[in-house]
Amino acid sequence: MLGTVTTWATLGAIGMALGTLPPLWGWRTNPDRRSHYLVLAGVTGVASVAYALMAVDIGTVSAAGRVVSIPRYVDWLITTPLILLFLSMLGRTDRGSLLRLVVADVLLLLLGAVAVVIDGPIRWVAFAAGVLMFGVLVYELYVRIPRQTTFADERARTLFITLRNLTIALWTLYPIVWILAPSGVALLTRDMTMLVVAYLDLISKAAFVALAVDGLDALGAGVDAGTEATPTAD
Ligand code: RET
Repeated sequence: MLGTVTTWATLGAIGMALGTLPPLWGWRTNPDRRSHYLVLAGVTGVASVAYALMAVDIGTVSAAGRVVSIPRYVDWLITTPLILLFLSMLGRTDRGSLLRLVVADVLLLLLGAVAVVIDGPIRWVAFAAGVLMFGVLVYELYVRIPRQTTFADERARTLFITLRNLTIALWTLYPIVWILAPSGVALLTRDMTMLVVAYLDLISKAAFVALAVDGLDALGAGVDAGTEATPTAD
């Protein structure tokens, strides 16, 4: 039926599968950056499987009168660290920084999932703790990494900043949707929530991956053409 969870999940699965083609192509054609492309293919590839499961309604559990989708949270637990790994590969950060990012990310997702299924005011405490973890993640991406990193060249810096800004802007919308959805004050129905989250997921994954593949191509060209000086326009 049109306009249901199933429709949006099916469209999500197709969109994510299509979004996996550019990094797979890059993986075949650009052997120098295989690990970068593999990480990107993982982001949309895993999501397409999760959406396919949601389309056939596998893995939904009800608790405290609310529905939580296990494939969704498992997808987020795998793919958001991959997005952060890619950003930290671009920024050539140290292990400590990657660890802080991934720990904050995993904690905020777990806190969000727990807050869906528990009852009473304590769920808002769990949600607030998730938002706090998100603050740690944003601080790392926005303040610490740019301060510590020396980028290979101007193109790498621009690519990092573009993808980081896209990530922070889109990820900020998730807790807002969480509040509006049945998990929070229930202004949105379950169908509407699936539509909105599928859109958000597609932009924060497929668009992220497409921009990243495009940027990696340009970085590759820069390396092949030698180290030409790119003017910095700060
Ligand atoms: C929750 C609720 C608890 C507080 C916060 C949240 C943020 C979730 C985010 C999810 C990002 C998902 C992405 C998926 C891509 O497909 C768990 C909603 C802060 C940031 C990018």
